[in-house]
Amino acid sequence: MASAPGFETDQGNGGETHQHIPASGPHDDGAQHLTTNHGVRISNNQNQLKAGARGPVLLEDFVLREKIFHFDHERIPERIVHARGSAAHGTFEATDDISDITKAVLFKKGTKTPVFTRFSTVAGGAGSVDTPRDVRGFAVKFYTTEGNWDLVGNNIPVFFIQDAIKFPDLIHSVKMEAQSGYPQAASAHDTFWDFIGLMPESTHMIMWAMSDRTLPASFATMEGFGVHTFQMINEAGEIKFVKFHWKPKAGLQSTIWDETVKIAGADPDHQRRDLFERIDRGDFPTWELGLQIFDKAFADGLDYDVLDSTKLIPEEVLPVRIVGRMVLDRYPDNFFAETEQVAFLPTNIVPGIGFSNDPLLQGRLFSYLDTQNSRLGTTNFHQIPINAAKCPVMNFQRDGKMQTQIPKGRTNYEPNGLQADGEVRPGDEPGPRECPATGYKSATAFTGPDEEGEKLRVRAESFADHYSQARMFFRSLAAPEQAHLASALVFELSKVGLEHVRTRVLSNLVNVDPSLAERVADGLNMPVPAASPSAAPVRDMDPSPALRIIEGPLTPKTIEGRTIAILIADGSDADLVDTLTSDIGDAGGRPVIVAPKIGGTKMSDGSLLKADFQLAGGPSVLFDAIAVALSDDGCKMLLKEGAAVQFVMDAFGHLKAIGHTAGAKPLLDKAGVEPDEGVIALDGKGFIAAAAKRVWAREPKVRTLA
Ligand code: HDE
Repeated sequence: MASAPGFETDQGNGGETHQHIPASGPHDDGAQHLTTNHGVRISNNQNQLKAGARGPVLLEDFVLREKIFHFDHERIPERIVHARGSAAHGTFEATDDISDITKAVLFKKGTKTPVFTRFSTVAGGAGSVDTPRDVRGFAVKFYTTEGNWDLVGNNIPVFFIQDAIKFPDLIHSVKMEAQSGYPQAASAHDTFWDFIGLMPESTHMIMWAMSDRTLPASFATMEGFGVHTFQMINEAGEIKFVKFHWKPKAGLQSTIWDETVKIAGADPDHQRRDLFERIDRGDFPTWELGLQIFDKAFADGLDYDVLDSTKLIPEEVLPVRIVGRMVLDRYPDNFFAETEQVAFLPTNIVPGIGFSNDPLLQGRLFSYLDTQNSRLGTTNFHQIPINAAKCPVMNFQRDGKMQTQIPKGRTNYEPNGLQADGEVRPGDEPGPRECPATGYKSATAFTGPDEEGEKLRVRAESFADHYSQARMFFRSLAAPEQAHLASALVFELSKVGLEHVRTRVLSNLVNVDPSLAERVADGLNMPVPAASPSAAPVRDMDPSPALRIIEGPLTPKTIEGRTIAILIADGSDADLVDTLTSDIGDAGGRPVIVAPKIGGTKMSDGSLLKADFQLAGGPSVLFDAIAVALSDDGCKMLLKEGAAVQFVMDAFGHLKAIGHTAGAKPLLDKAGVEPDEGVIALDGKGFIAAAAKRVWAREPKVRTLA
């Protein structure tokens, strides 16, 4: 079609003709018009501007140029660590009066503070899967009335290294190898274990990293920790020390390694999806915030240094006092604008909270500003809505790239006194002033021992014991957790090609616990070497049951928040499936229907039941327990279906409760299911109770563990 003079052709979308809208001029017709970034209405979003229908594209096509230019720059550098993450908004409420410890307003009982919380893996790139074996970041931005406070922690209470100067080495060693660019999001390779074997201070953290803690079932079922020792300061200026703990309401839950690997294939976005879906169905992820509070005398009485981030204070020695609750109830509107652009800074601190001299924390205080500048490209990253404080922000800082504010007047410095004649001319207002009474003051008293002294590049002697707490952690675990940890070490070290690297790690493990070293050596079929030299005597500390996932204080006892799949096929008993669905829902669980076809399954009463998952797209690794509710005929049909056999086989192998009808028996037999306390006929309420936990006693029957 010929275009009208002065207008581009309006032929788009398969030749459909659109109504002409002149490119300029006001048209208040109530419609939402597509515009360029500079507000000019776009008449055609389907075709470039060409000289003739088959001719060359014209350089003057500013609509095309702007659109492609913007697209070409859509990505910003991903985080060097913690690149893969997901986040949600929520509220923190102070539930206890701790004004004797801190003057921070956010901790005044009853105060509600908006938060934005981002969870992440550490080693993988932004496009990696959600479920590698990895530490999880747990970063909370509190938008308090006194400014933003960022508690940038992990799901593990200790760290790999004691001094910030080793961080680039640690991260280089764990990331994909420099030459080959693989493996992605995996610590099971030469360079990581080479570094670890040479860094005995990492041993305690390695115990955690190889435990089920790095296989969390979801973000909602992990603990969070501030890791470092922080200060709290009250109105009188008195200082206490604290360690921060987030305790999940949903309890601690982890997956089994084989299951984790399969989840990565079935749903690479498993944990971010879980976060969104929990919020969607009103099962809001919730944590209590707890503090371990202590003073200098307490710290002096410990056998380890509270400034050493490779150490924790067992809860049995110093209980955790619950002071607040965080509920995440709203997911971001836009992943990029919020989750990707959020910038956490350990230096974001509010009056009443302070830093300790932990050398790892001190390094972090220096580092994070730089990373935000390089990632977000400007010193004005604090103006991005997700980073902006929700209290007044006033100072004389000006300009910089992407300045979005338009400060008025001449007073961009302080002190200033342009209004000295008594008359304040517009634009000459004095602006904000410092406030000695309410402004942030660093505590002057003790933040750590030996604050004054010579300049030394040394590691404090009080940091020398690298094994006692690693031993304590290992010995605190339940037997299945110990077996998983030993097996994880066998798996990881089996991926290490260099024998001397494996031997070096084994000799460190001898210091942790000779029985652990033997189990791992046996799994590798290698001799147990002599213990590596230890800089300090290894002590036997009392075990801390609070560190367990299984049979610990945070082990869930009900199916609340757990997803239970009901496998059906044509002829499944409609009444049974109906009762099961409501029983699961009544007990706080989430029932989902899995069937060969998503659009509907013909039930025993002739009704059509729609499924939540098609069988091949809903493997049992995605669920916490399964009910196989098949009729004789339905079962016969599924016996020929590999996905159905695998569904049951994996549930059994992953120690899940399996409820079943009599008709489902042939499928269970084909999948190798043997009777035990978790294999239950679907004729009473027994299945719901069993679905609350895994059948740990089954594990030795289904796999060899180290
Ligand atoms: Fe981080 N860390 N880190 N880190 N970290 C970053 O900052 C760094 C450390 C943690 O969801 C980076 O914004 C140094 C310990 C979390 O956006 C970077 C050292 C702990 C997140 C950085 C540490 C953490 C980060 C990368 C050693 C647990 C993700 C992108 C001194 C207490 C925050 C960014 C989010 C992110 C540096 C050690 C937790 C490069 C130098 C210990 C949860 O600045």
